[in-house]
Amino acid sequence: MEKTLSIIKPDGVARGLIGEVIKRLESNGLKIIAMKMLKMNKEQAESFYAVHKERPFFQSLTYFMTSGPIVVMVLKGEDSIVKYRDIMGATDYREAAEGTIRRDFATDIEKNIVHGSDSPKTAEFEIGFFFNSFEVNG
Ligand code: IDP
Ligand code: MG
Repeated sequence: MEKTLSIIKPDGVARGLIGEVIKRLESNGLKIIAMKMLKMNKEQAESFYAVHKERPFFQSLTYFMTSGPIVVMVLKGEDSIVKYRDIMGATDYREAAEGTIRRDFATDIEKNIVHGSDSPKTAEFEIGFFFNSFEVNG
C-alpha cells in the first residue's frame, strides 16, 4: 500500500468542489487517512514548490496557492500515486483525459483544482510537509 499527498487547491475550495473531489477519490478506492484545511503563506508555498523555483510560473503559482484555504489529504491505496494522478488528469486541462478532475473543472493551466505527488520520494516529502506522524492514520 502506497501513500500520496493530495491538495484541493484554492480554486477547488472556493468553487465548492471539495465534496466532488473526495467522492471521486473514495469511489476509485483511495482511502483518506489524514485530512485538514489550512491557508499557506507565501514562504510556505515557495518551500512546498521549491522544485519549481526556476520556472517562469513560480511567482504566480505560489501567489495563487496562498489566495485562499486549501484541503490537504493523505491518500492510501495500491499504486495510489499513479492512480490519483490518473484521476486528476494532465496538468494542462486541455490535454487531460475525459472524466478526469482537471478536464471536468480546471479553468486554466495554473488553476487546475488539485495537486498530487509525482513519485514515492516526492510523496514522502510532501506528506511530511503538512502532517506529523500522529495525524496520519495508517
Ligand atoms: P502537476 O501539478 O500536474 O504535477 P507541475 O508541472 O508539477 O504539474 O506544476 C505544478 C503546478 O504549477 C501545476 O499544477 C499548475 O498549477 C502550475 N503550472 C504548471 N505549468 C504551468 C504553466 O505553464 N503555467 C502556469 N502554471 C503552471
Ligand atoms: Mg507536480
